[in-house]
Amino acid sequence: MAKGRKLVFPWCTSPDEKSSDTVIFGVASERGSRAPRKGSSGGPEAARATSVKFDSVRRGKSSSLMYSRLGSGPLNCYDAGNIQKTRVEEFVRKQVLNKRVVGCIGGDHSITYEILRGIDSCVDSWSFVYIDAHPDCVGSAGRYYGSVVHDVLALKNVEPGSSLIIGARAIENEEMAEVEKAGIKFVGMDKIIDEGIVAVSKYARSMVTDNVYVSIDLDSVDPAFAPGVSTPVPGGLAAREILYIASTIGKSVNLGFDVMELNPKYDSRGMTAHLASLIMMNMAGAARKRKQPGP
Ligand SMILES: [Mn+2]
Repeated sequence: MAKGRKLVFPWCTSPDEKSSDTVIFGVASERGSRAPRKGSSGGPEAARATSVKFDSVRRGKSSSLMYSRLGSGPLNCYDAGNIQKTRVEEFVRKQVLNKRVVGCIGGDHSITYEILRGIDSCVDSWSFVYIDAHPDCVGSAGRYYGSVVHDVLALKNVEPGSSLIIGARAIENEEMAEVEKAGIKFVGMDKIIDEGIVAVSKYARSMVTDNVYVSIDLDSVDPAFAPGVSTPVPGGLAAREILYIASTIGKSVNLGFDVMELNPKYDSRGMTAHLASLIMMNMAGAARKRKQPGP
């Protein structure tokens, strides 16, 4: 990076917020984390720096982007830099009112609640797809990264019956009780193995309503592919499966998405940071297409 220039995702090529259809932002906070492994506040910077290294090739004065999907083309994203956690709700509300999709790189998972509060304040009825090794439905321990879904269920306009939790495999009893009570569709790892990622993606798209947000905790991915997280759990998704989910379920996304819990301190040579960038790129490409006019 040239001195004085802001570090941004190279695939965010829109010159400003107004001319973009997707606004990407980071939240470099881990105040809602209770993991013994510290370091997720470094997620946004690591994801951008790794993306600069691996997602673009410099040739003299110009550079060329590499997409992970055929025909992705220009994504029309703007990277707004990092936003303070306390400002996230208002920032997201402004973007959604202006019909822009938001995409956040974290930071600990409790940031998702701030984003969804912003969305809930201006969208009548909406669904979420929550992809995580944990259901984050703990209601007995205050507000933190383990209570996100529990907290979200108290919002006014969310539709739990058309929302999903995908990839959970470290589940407390009180969490399962809450998932069942709320009627959230639960897709555990066994179902993903039984039916395959293609069927699961189709199922998710058939369940959600017209207004959709997707939240991805990188610990949903197997630690073999994503070691750079705060709470790793063996037996998760493969890198290619989460990228497939991003580019398929992503087509249903019109509100926003996030990729949370990137912890560069535990990463191995940037592999988790790079995966985070690719998930966001796929998600942004898929979501943008849904906004195109036409049949
Ligand atoms: Mn989580």
